[in-house]
Amino acid sequence: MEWLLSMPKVELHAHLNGSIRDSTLLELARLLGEKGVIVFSDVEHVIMKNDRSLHEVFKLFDLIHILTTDHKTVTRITKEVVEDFASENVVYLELRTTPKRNDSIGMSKRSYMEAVVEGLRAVSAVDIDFAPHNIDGNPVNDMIMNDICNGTTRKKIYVRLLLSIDRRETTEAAMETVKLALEMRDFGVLGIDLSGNPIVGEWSTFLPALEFARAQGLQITLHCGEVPNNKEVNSMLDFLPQRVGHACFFQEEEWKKLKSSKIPVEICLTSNIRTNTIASIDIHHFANLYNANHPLVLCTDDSGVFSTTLSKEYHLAASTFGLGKWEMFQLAKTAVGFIFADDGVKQDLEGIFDLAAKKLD
Ligand code: 6MZ
Repeated sequence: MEWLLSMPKVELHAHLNGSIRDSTLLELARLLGEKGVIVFSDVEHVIMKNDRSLHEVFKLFDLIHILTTDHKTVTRITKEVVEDFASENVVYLELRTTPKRNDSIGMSKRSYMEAVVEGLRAVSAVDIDFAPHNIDGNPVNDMIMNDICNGTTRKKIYVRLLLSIDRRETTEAAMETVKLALEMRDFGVLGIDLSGNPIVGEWSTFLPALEFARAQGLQITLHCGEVPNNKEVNSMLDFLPQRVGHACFFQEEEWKKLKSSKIPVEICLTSNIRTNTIASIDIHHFANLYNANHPLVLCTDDSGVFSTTLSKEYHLAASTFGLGKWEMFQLAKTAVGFIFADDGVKQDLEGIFDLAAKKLD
């Protein structure tokens, strides 16, 4: 476990509100309990519960959103989530979140995202590069140069953002999110994710917004096949997104399509087992894809909700499928090829992995 922790890692499928520390959620629940907004004792066991069905997970998200959705808290959780990933040597994080509108507290999708960016700015425990250029137009890398000049070496993390469309949303709401993503490109927004309760909503509702996003040069990742839905999985694969998440309920024909298209898969082992979308870890499709040399990346999905970390996901894969240090290192390194950030970031990350390779043994 120690070497998996110290190994550089790339996280490409992490939902902001699913990655919150339990201690923070409990603190927020206690505060809202004191204000009489919720009954703390009712929600405490819901937060601490470990085994949840997929249905229960989405009920928990509704609760989490009650606890977190004000600007100050969004800023706080963003800062904490980034620092938590960096603390276990995640060197590149693509963090996704659903921009939320809440008229009663004066929150628009844009002000929600500004609070997220504020959280990135507030990161202090590690060095962060979250945008191609900082607001003054100077490369953020200056910050790292300063550190080198000062003789200090601190952990550094690249963070980029994906805006999620929730499957509960209308075409117009999805379009609003895509337009916001375009406006926020200078703040490190690289693409769009389609997520939310997989039994809700229709692919045709989101397609116009996703097609618009693609035409404008945004990159796209889709939650695909998290529940059985043959027709949707086929339509999603025909759309040729840059990546897909989960890929649990695929049939013969869809595996063929996926493999021939070489679309990288974001694999979330613990999430799939906890929500019972895969019956047991030894039959997880990771093995099949890995053996077929199909592009894949291990991810946490919701490290808070599923009490996991990226190191734990690597450990689970290594111990279940009998993979050694070198194989796990290669797995982490190949993920650099599937990031949505530009070639400059890719080169920096490759340099980090090359350095780490020398220390491997
Ligand atoms: C589908 C998921 C998910 O966006 O509020 N989300 N969507 N499948 C999953 N597998 C378990 N886990 C999380 O983060 C929480 C939101 O991410 C999506 C859901 O829409 C959830 O409400 P944000 O930061």
